Amino acid sequence: KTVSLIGAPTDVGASVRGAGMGPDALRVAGLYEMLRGHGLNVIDHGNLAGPPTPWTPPTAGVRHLEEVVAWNRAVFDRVAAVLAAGQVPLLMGGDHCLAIGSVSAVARHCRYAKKKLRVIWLDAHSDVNNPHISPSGNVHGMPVSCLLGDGPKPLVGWSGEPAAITPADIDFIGIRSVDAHEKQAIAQLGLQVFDMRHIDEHGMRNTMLEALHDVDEDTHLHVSFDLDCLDPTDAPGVGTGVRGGPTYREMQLCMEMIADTGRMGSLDVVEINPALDVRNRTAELAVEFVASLFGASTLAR
Ligand code: DIR
Ligand code: MN
Ligand code: MN
Ligand code: MN
Repeated sequence: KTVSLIGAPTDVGASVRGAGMGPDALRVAGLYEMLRGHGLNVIDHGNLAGPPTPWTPPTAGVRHLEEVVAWNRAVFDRVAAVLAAGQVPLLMGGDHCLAIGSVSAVARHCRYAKKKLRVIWLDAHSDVNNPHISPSGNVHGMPVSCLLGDGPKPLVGWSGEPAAITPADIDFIGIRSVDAHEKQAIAQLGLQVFDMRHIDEHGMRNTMLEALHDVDEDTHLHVSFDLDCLDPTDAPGVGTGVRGGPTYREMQLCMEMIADTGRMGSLDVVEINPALDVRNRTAELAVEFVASLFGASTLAR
């Protein structure tokens, strides 16, 4: 198996500056070496290029639309090429708006490969805002809407279908920050949001059994891992941390259960903000969890 590392050094969709340093923080934390150590073939494609973040206010409910489109175009093209080569793309963000390009490319690939796409969205936030309801105008709070076919026009339809995914194709884990209008959207769309209360009441094991219940041998599993899913005491290097996340052990179990399916075909690691981090702790933690996603385990299996 070959894993292709793709760096997208931008904070174009974020509210706080610094996520553009994420790819190098992951490299410094030893992502490449860790994957090699697990017997994987690894290619680091270096960083994609794109426009600087202008830090202008929102226009028609969206900030930096043109620049967000440019970055996502670069991500889409590279993720598509990596998938076409039969490799596993690992997108190193960058902020979470980049999942629009990444998941759109994965969705298109799945249609051609006749695979069933399932997306696991690990996040503190539900990211299902759109320009009409977003309180911030930041596109990192809108990727899920764009993928569902409801977002700024230039960010919708990239997979070749009006929507890259349907509400039944995505499960959210770890959610604890949902804006007022997102609550309505979640209910209306019937999104499967396993919020922190669900994890508190049912435990991570039962939560993941539910989330993964329909994964089978024809499934391509895409994991979109926003590091702010973790508790900020463990992962301080994020722009919009929210207290009350899963514990380190709960998150490890989540990752190991995903790995056990053997179906993860693509991965985003986003929202690491080294400018806010403590001695690269958040990138190092991300590398640990990515190891588990690729099958690292305490005992021989
Ligand atoms: C907030 C924050 N819901 C927004 N979203 C974040 O701006 O839409 N997503 N931080 O990761
Ligand atoms: Mn997110
Ligand atoms: Mn988030
Ligand atoms: Mn489900």
